[in-house]
Amino acid sequence: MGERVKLELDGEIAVATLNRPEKLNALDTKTRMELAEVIEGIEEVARVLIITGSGKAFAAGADINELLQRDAIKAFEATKLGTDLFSRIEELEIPVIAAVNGYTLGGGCELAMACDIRIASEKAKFGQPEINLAIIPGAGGTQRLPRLVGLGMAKKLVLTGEIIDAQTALRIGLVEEVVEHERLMERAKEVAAKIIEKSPLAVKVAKKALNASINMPLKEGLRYEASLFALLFSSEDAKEGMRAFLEKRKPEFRGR
Ligand code: CO8
Repeated sequence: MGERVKLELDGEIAVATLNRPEKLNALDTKTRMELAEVIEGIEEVARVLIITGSGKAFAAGADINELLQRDAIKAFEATKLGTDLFSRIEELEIPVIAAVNGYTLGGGCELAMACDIRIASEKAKFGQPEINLAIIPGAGGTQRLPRLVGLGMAKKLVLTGEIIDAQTALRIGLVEEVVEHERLMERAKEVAAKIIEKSPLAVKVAKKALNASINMPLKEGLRYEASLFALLFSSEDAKEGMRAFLEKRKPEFRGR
């Protein structure tokens, strides 16, 4: 079990908790390495991964003490590792839910944006404040943020470094839900449980098709969707889902 990232299993739901509360879960090298270890093989043991933070932050960004020590080459290497890690999270075959409990800034916001669904506590605060340090976001902030909230809003956030509250994040599309702080994990698990009821195969394929929408031109994306759609017709789960509907009973999915 890691020191900086705690992993717990609740049935088929894995919960990874960033655990460096005294530094607001700043994502130093050790934390990022432990997160990488957690992700390795998670698909074998869980159907949904929830990422959250301990204390008053989800993650307050990269560790500024480490950033200060870096020259351009080291900064490039480190940011590439961060970017690759977040891309691996985005590309995990199982859905990843960010249960955003507090400060979600810089690299922390970039981590949340690499997750599939963001559920925020009413206490959460979001921002890309790198500009205040005379740097820019380095692990997706200039790329995933405009895809989620639009280019104008992303420019406003990145250029001003403004910190926004959870309701504003909801309004602009940076998070999908805001819930009472005490209900955050319960709600994240409810959403996870809803996904777990479905066919694991269909969930995996739906995520792949949705991810393709941000990387492919529409025509190619539509063709990709059609291929994946057709592929599922060779699964037992699809037959079971349709039969169960017609027979007015609950389906029993087996993931094949
Ligand atoms: N790095 C290092 N230490 C931090 C960080 C951080 N990002 N954020 C907070 N801390 C530390 C503080 O230094 C303090 O430590 P100590 O108690 O030893 O003095 C402790 O955490 C508690 O923080 P505060 O006392 O500042 O708590 P407040 O409640 O007063 O303030 C804030 C909370 C507003 C969140 C404030 O801590 C803050 O502004 N933090 C920095 C936020 C920031 O600028 N983030 C962006 C960092 S740059 C970045 O993320 C670049 C991403 C590049 C790619 C990353 C790949 C993973």
